[in-house]
Amino acid sequence: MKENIEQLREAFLTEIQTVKNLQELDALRVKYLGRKGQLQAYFKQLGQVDPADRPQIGRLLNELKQLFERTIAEYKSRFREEDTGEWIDLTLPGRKPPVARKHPLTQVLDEIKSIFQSLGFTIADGPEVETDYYNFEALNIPKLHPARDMQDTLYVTEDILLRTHTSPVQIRVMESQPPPVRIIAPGRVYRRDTPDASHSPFFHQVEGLCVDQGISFADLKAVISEFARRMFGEDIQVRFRPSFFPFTEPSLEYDFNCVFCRGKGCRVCKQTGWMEISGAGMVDPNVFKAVGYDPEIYTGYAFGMGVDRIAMLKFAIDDIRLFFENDMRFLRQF
Ligand code: 2NL
Repeated sequence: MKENIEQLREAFLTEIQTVKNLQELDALRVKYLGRKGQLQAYFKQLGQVDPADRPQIGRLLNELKQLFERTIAEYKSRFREEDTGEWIDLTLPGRKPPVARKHPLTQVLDEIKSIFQSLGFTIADGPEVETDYYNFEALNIPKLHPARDMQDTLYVTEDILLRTHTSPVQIRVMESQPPPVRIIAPGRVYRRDTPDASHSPFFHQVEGLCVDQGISFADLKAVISEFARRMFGEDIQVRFRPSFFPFTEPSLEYDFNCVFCRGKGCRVCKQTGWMEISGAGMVDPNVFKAVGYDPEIYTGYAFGMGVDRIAMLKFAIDDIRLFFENDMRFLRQF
Protein backbone atom coordinates (compact mmCIF):
# COMPACT_ATOMS: atom_id res chain seq x y z
CA MET A 1 0.00 0.00 0.00
CA LYS A 2 2.80 2.42 0.92
CA GLU A 3 4.45 1.75 -2.44
CA ASN A 4 1.17 2.39 -4.29
CA ILE A 5 0.79 5.72 -2.49
CA GLU A 6 4.34 6.70 -3.43
CA GLN A 7 3.72 5.74 -7.08
CA LEU A 8 0.49 7.77 -7.18
CA ARG A 9 2.39 10.78 -5.82
CA GLU A 10 5.12 10.48 -8.47
CA ALA A 11 2.52 10.01 -11.24
CA PHE A 12 0.63 13.12 -10.12
CA LEU A 13 3.71 15.32 -9.89
CA THR A 14 4.90 14.19 -13.35
CA GLU A 15 1.52 14.56 -15.01
CA ILE A 16 0.71 18.01 -13.63
CA GLN A 17 3.82 19.39 -15.31
CA THR A 18 2.36 18.54 -18.72
CA VAL A 19 -0.89 20.43 -18.01
CA LYS A 20 -1.25 23.45 -20.33
CA ASN A 21 -4.53 25.13 -19.42
CA LEU A 22 -7.45 25.28 -16.98
CA GLN A 23 -9.43 22.54 -18.78
CA GLU A 24 -6.57 20.07 -18.62
CA LEU A 25 -6.02 21.00 -14.99
CA ASP A 26 -9.66 20.26 -14.20
CA ALA A 27 -9.44 16.85 -15.93
CA LEU A 28 -6.38 16.11 -13.79
CA ARG A 29 -8.25 17.15 -10.65
CA VAL A 30 -11.12 14.75 -11.44
CA LYS A 31 -8.64 11.97 -12.17
CA TYR A 32 -6.75 12.29 -8.87
CA LEU A 33 -9.23 13.85 -6.44
CA GLY A 34 -12.64 12.91 -7.93
CA ARG A 35 -15.10 10.50 -6.32
CA LYS A 36 -14.07 7.79 -8.78
CA GLY A 37 -10.44 8.86 -8.66
CA GLN A 38 -7.42 6.82 -7.62
CA LEU A 39 -6.92 8.49 -4.24
CA GLN A 40 -10.56 7.82 -3.28
CA ALA A 41 -10.10 4.19 -4.27
CA TYR A 42 -7.20 3.88 -1.80
CA PHE A 43 -9.27 5.53 0.95
CA LYS A 44 -11.93 2.85 0.34
CA GLN A 45 -9.31 0.08 0.70
CA LEU A 46 -8.22 1.48 4.09
CA GLY A 47 -10.67 -0.88 5.85
CA GLN A 48 -8.79 -3.94 4.57
CA VAL A 49 -5.41 -2.70 5.75
CA ASP A 50 -3.81 -4.35 8.78
CA PRO A 51 -5.19 -2.42 11.81
CA ALA A 52 -1.63 -1.90 13.04
CA ASP A 53 -0.64 -0.07 9.82
CA ARG A 54 -3.96 1.73 9.39
CA PRO A 55 -3.12 5.05 11.21
CA GLN A 56 0.13 5.45 9.28
CA ILE A 57 -1.45 4.68 5.87
CA GLY A 58 -4.35 6.99 6.69
CA ARG A 59 -1.97 9.79 7.48
CA LEU A 60 -0.01 9.25 4.23
CA LEU A 61 -3.26 9.33 2.21
CA ASN A 62 -4.34 12.57 3.89
CA GLU A 63 -0.98 14.18 3.22
CA LEU A 64 -1.20 13.13 -0.43
CA LYS A 65 -4.69 14.61 -0.69
CA GLN A 66 -3.42 17.92 0.69
CA LEU A 67 -0.49 17.90 -1.73
CA PHE A 68 -2.88 17.39 -4.68
CA GLU A 69 -5.16 20.18 -3.54
CA ARG A 70 -2.34 22.64 -2.88
CA THR A 71 -0.53 21.96 -6.16
CA ILE A 72 -3.72 22.17 -8.23
CA ALA A 73 -4.65 25.49 -6.58
CA GLU A 74 -1.21 26.86 -7.37
CA TYR A 75 -1.46 25.89 -11.05
CA LYS A 76 -4.97 27.29 -11.20
CA SER A 77 -3.94 30.79 -10.14
CA ARG A 78 -1.00 30.68 -12.52
CA PHE A 79 -3.24 29.79 -15.49
CA ARG A 80 -5.80 32.44 -14.57
CA GLU A 81 -3.11 35.08 -14.71
CA GLU A 82 -1.59 33.93 -17.99
CA ASP A 83 -4.61 32.80 -19.98
CA THR A 84 -7.44 35.15 -19.26
CA GLY A 85 -5.98 38.17 -17.52
CA GLU A 86 -8.84 37.82 -15.04
CA TRP A 87 -6.41 37.93 -12.18
CA ILE A 88 -6.39 41.19 -10.29
CA ASP A 89 -3.43 41.90 -8.06
CA LEU A 90 -4.93 44.02 -5.30
CA THR A 91 -1.49 44.71 -3.86
CA LEU A 92 -0.41 46.80 -6.87
CA PRO A 93 -0.24 50.57 -6.27
CA GLY A 94 -3.07 52.50 -7.94
CA ARG A 95 -2.62 54.48 -11.14
CA LYS A 96 -2.02 58.14 -10.31
CA PRO A 97 -4.14 60.48 -12.44
CA PRO A 98 -1.98 63.37 -13.70
CA VAL A 99 -2.95 66.44 -11.67
CA ALA A 100 -3.11 69.62 -13.73
CA ARG A 101 -1.79 72.85 -12.34
CA LYS A 102 -1.64 76.48 -13.37
CA HIS A 103 1.39 77.97 -15.11
CA PRO A 104 3.37 80.12 -12.60
CA LEU A 105 2.55 83.25 -14.62
CA THR A 106 -1.17 82.42 -14.48
CA GLN A 107 -0.92 81.86 -10.72
CA VAL A 108 0.71 85.27 -10.21
CA LEU A 109 -1.67 86.99 -12.62
CA ASP A 110 -4.67 85.47 -10.77
CA GLU A 111 -3.26 86.82 -7.50
CA ILE A 112 -2.69 90.31 -8.95
CA LYS A 113 -6.20 90.35 -10.40
CA SER A 114 -7.83 89.32 -7.15
CA ILE A 115 -5.93 91.97 -5.15
CA PHE A 116 -7.11 94.74 -7.49
CA GLN A 117 -10.63 93.32 -7.67
CA SER A 118 -10.80 93.55 -3.87
CA LEU A 119 -9.76 97.23 -4.19
CA GLY A 120 -12.71 97.89 -6.51
CA PHE A 121 -11.10 97.49 -9.93
CA THR A 122 -12.77 95.54 -12.73
CA ILE A 123 -10.88 93.61 -15.39
CA ALA A 124 -10.81 94.78 -19.01
CA ASP A 125 -9.25 93.25 -22.09
CA GLY A 126 -8.78 94.02 -25.75
CA PRO A 127 -6.95 93.06 -28.96
CA GLU A 128 -3.25 92.17 -29.05
CA VAL A 129 -3.05 93.37 -32.66
CA GLU A 130 -3.64 97.11 -32.51
CA THR A 131 -3.57 100.22 -34.64
CA ASP A 132 -0.95 102.93 -34.41
CA TYR A 133 -3.68 105.22 -33.11
CA TYR A 134 -4.63 103.16 -30.01
CA ASN A 135 -1.08 102.07 -29.20
CA PHE A 136 0.66 105.44 -29.69
CA GLU A 137 -1.33 108.42 -31.00
CA ALA A 138 -4.11 108.45 -28.38
CA LEU A 139 -1.47 108.02 -25.67
CA ASN A 140 0.27 111.26 -26.59
CA ILE A 141 3.30 109.39 -27.88
CA PRO A 142 4.85 111.68 -30.50
CA LYS A 143 5.63 110.55 -34.06
CA LEU A 144 9.37 110.74 -33.41
CA HIS A 145 9.30 108.76 -30.15
CA PRO A 146 11.82 105.84 -30.25
CA ALA A 147 9.10 103.33 -29.22
CA ARG A 148 7.51 103.90 -32.62
CA ASP A 149 10.64 102.84 -34.46
CA MET A 150 10.67 99.52 -36.38
CA GLN A 151 13.56 98.57 -34.11
CA ASP A 152 11.37 98.69 -31.01
CA THR A 153 7.91 97.63 -32.17
CA LEU A 154 6.68 94.62 -34.19
CA TYR A 155 4.67 96.01 -37.13
CA VAL A 156 2.16 94.09 -39.26
CA THR A 157 1.70 97.01 -41.66
CA GLU A 158 2.67 100.66 -41.33
CA ASP A 159 -0.52 101.27 -39.36
CA ILE A 160 -1.06 97.90 -37.62
CA LEU A 161 1.20 96.50 -34.94
CA LEU A 162 1.46 94.13 -31.98
CA ARG A 163 0.58 96.18 -28.91
CA THR A 164 3.62 97.26 -26.88
CA HIS A 165 1.57 97.81 -23.69
CA THR A 166 -2.03 97.23 -22.58
CA SER A 167 -2.81 100.98 -22.49
CA PRO A 168 -4.85 100.69 -25.75
CA VAL A 169 -7.37 98.60 -23.77
CA GLN A 170 -7.81 101.52 -21.40
CA ILE A 171 -8.20 103.98 -24.27
CA ARG A 172 -10.95 101.74 -25.70
CA VAL A 173 -12.72 101.53 -22.32
CA MET A 174 -12.61 105.33 -21.84
CA GLU A 175 -13.91 105.87 -25.38
CA SER A 176 -16.85 103.58 -24.66
CA GLN A 177 -18.01 105.00 -21.30
CA PRO A 178 -17.96 108.17 -19.23
CA PRO A 179 -16.11 108.34 -15.86
CA PRO A 180 -15.85 106.97 -13.23
CA VAL A 181 -13.45 104.30 -14.51
CA ARG A 182 -11.57 101.92 -12.27
CA ILE A 183 -10.05 99.10 -14.30
CA ILE A 184 -6.99 96.93 -14.73
CA ALA A 185 -5.91 95.66 -18.15
CA PRO A 186 -3.83 92.48 -17.92
CA GLY A 187 -2.40 90.78 -20.97
CA ARG A 188 0.39 89.88 -23.34
CA VAL A 189 2.45 92.63 -24.97
CA TYR A 190 5.19 92.57 -27.62
CA ARG A 191 8.51 94.32 -28.10
CA ARG A 192 11.19 93.83 -30.68
CA ASP A 193 13.86 92.40 -28.35
CA THR A 194 16.51 89.72 -28.61
CA PRO A 195 15.75 87.17 -25.88
CA ASP A 196 18.11 86.94 -22.92
CA ALA A 197 17.71 86.26 -19.18
CA SER A 198 15.72 89.48 -18.68
CA HIS A 199 14.20 90.10 -22.15
CA SER A 200 11.58 88.28 -24.17
CA PRO A 201 9.88 89.55 -27.38
CA PHE A 202 6.58 89.00 -25.59
CA PHE A 203 5.80 89.38 -21.92
CA HIS A 204 2.86 90.23 -19.65
CA GLN A 205 1.68 93.48 -18.21
CA VAL A 206 -1.04 94.73 -15.93
CA GLU A 207 -1.95 98.37 -16.34
CA GLY A 208 -4.33 100.12 -13.97
CA LEU A 209 -6.46 103.18 -14.54
CA CYS A 210 -8.65 105.17 -12.18
CA VAL A 211 -10.53 108.26 -13.39
CA ASP A 212 -13.06 110.38 -11.52
CA GLN A 213 -13.45 113.85 -10.05
CA GLY A 214 -10.87 114.62 -7.37
CA ILE A 215 -8.50 111.67 -7.92
CA SER A 216 -4.97 112.55 -6.79
CA PHE A 217 -1.45 111.22 -6.41
CA ALA A 218 -2.42 110.22 -2.84
CA ASP A 219 -4.91 107.66 -4.23
CA LEU A 220 -2.22 106.25 -6.52
CA LYS A 221 0.29 105.94 -3.67
CA ALA A 222 -2.28 104.21 -1.46
CA VAL A 223 -3.29 101.66 -4.11
CA ILE A 224 0.31 100.81 -5.13
CA SER A 225 1.39 100.53 -1.47
CA GLU A 226 -1.56 98.29 -0.58
CA PHE A 227 -0.79 96.11 -3.59
CA ALA A 228 2.87 95.75 -2.48
CA ARG A 229 1.84 94.67 1.01
CA ARG A 230 -0.76 92.16 -0.17
CA MET A 231 1.52 90.69 -2.84
CA PHE A 232 4.80 90.48 -0.92
CA GLY A 233 4.00 91.07 2.78
CA GLU A 234 3.08 93.74 5.33
CA ASP A 235 6.69 94.85 5.83
CA ILE A 236 7.30 95.78 2.17
CA GLN A 237 7.58 99.54 1.65
CA VAL A 238 7.19 101.48 -1.59
CA ARG A 239 9.35 104.33 -2.87
CA PHE A 240 8.28 106.79 -5.59
CA ARG A 241 10.78 108.66 -7.81
CA PRO A 242 10.06 111.41 -10.37
CA SER A 243 10.13 110.25 -13.99
CA PHE A 244 8.69 110.98 -17.41
CA PHE A 245 6.15 109.28 -19.70
CA PRO A 246 4.35 110.96 -22.62
CA PHE A 247 0.95 109.72 -21.33
CA THR A 248 1.22 110.87 -17.69
CA GLU A 249 2.00 114.22 -16.12
CA PRO A 250 3.49 114.23 -13.57
CA SER A 251 5.07 110.78 -13.89
CA LEU A 252 6.88 108.57 -11.44
CA GLU A 253 8.66 105.26 -11.15
CA TYR A 254 8.09 103.11 -8.11
CA ASP A 255 10.27 100.61 -6.26
CA PHE A 256 9.38 97.93 -3.67
CA ASN A 257 11.65 96.83 -0.84
CA CYS A 258 13.78 93.94 -2.10
CA VAL A 259 11.70 90.80 -1.49
CA PHE A 260 14.81 88.74 -0.66
CA CYS A 261 16.41 90.93 2.08
CA ARG A 262 13.17 92.85 2.89
CA GLY A 263 15.08 96.17 2.52
CA LYS A 264 18.28 95.42 4.39
CA GLY A 265 20.47 95.24 1.29
CA CYS A 266 21.75 92.10 -0.42
CA ARG A 267 23.41 90.87 -3.59
CA VAL A 268 20.15 90.68 -5.56
CA CYS A 269 19.30 94.38 -4.96
CA LYS A 270 22.96 95.42 -5.18
CA GLN A 271 22.87 96.48 -1.49
CA THR A 272 20.22 99.17 -2.13
CA GLY A 273 17.32 97.38 -0.39
CA TRP A 274 15.05 98.37 -3.35
CA MET A 275 13.80 96.75 -6.55
CA GLU A 276 12.44 98.70 -9.51
CA ILE A 277 8.92 97.63 -10.34
CA SER A 278 7.48 100.02 -12.94
CA GLY A 279 6.04 103.44 -13.68
CA ALA A 280 2.87 105.41 -13.04
CA GLY A 281 1.50 108.93 -13.00
CA MET A 282 -1.48 111.23 -13.42
CA VAL A 283 -3.13 110.77 -16.82
CA ASP A 284 -1.94 113.48 -19.23
CA PRO A 285 -4.70 115.95 -20.24
CA ASN A 286 -3.95 115.18 -23.90
CA VAL A 287 -4.98 111.52 -23.33
CA PHE A 288 -8.28 112.69 -21.79
CA LYS A 289 -8.87 114.97 -24.79
CA ALA A 290 -8.27 112.05 -27.19
CA VAL A 291 -11.05 109.99 -25.54
CA GLY A 292 -13.42 112.91 -25.06
CA TYR A 293 -13.06 113.37 -21.27
CA ASP A 294 -12.90 116.97 -20.02
CA PRO A 295 -9.50 117.38 -18.24
CA GLU A 296 -10.90 120.42 -16.38
CA ILE A 297 -13.43 118.15 -14.62
CA TYR A 298 -11.70 114.79 -14.35
CA THR A 299 -8.34 113.66 -13.10
CA GLY A 300 -6.98 110.14 -12.87
CA TYR A 301 -3.95 108.01 -12.25
CA ALA A 302 -2.51 105.17 -14.29
CA PHE A 303 0.18 102.62 -13.53
CA GLY A 304 1.91 99.69 -15.14
CA MET A 305 3.59 96.56 -13.84
CA GLY A 306 5.32 93.55 -15.37
CA VAL A 307 3.70 90.21 -14.46
CA ASP A 308 6.76 88.21 -15.54
CA ARG A 309 9.00 90.35 -13.38
CA ILE A 310 6.75 90.03 -10.33
CA ALA A 311 6.59 86.24 -10.85
CA MET A 312 10.40 86.13 -11.11
CA LEU A 313 10.66 87.99 -7.78
CA LYS A 314 7.98 85.89 -6.12
CA PHE A 315 9.51 82.53 -7.12
CA ALA A 316 13.19 83.66 -7.24
CA ILE A 317 13.54 82.82 -10.95
CA ASP A 318 16.54 84.37 -12.69
CA ASP A 319 15.66 83.80 -16.38
CA ILE A 320 12.41 85.02 -18.00
CA ARG A 321 12.79 82.51 -20.87
CA LEU A 322 11.99 79.63 -18.47
CA PHE A 323 8.35 80.76 -18.47
CA PHE A 324 7.99 80.21 -22.22
CA GLU A 325 9.91 77.00 -22.93
CA ASN A 326 7.26 74.55 -21.62
CA ASP A 327 9.91 72.47 -19.93
CA MET A 328 7.93 70.21 -17.59
CA ARG A 329 10.91 69.88 -15.22
CA PHE A 330 10.61 73.64 -14.62
CA LEU A 331 6.80 73.89 -14.62
CA ARG A 332 6.23 70.97 -12.24
CA GLN A 333 7.93 72.93 -9.46
CA PHE A 334 5.01 75.35 -9.07
C1 2NL B 1 5.85 101.96 -17.66
C2 2NL B 1 4.72 101.61 -16.80
C3 2NL B 1 2.79 102.91 -17.26
C4 2NL B 1 0.74 103.95 -17.79
C5 2NL B 1 1.57 102.87 -17.83
C6 2NL B 1 -1.30 104.78 -18.84
C7 2NL B 1 -2.43 104.41 -19.53
C8 2NL B 1 -3.28 105.37 -19.95
C9 2NL B 1 -3.04 106.67 -19.69
C10 2NL B 1 -1.92 107.01 -19.01
CL1 2NL B 1 -4.66 104.93 -20.83
N1 2NL B 1 -1.05 106.05 -18.59
N2 2NL B 1 -0.47 103.82 -18.42
C11 2NL B 1 1.15 105.08 -17.12
C12 2NL B 1 2.41 105.13 -16.56
C13 2NL B 1 3.25 104.04 -16.61
O1 2NL B 1 3.51 101.78 -17.41
O2 2NL B 1 6.94 101.96 -17.17
N3 2NL B 1 5.57 102.24 -18.92
C14 2NL B 1 6.54 102.67 -19.89
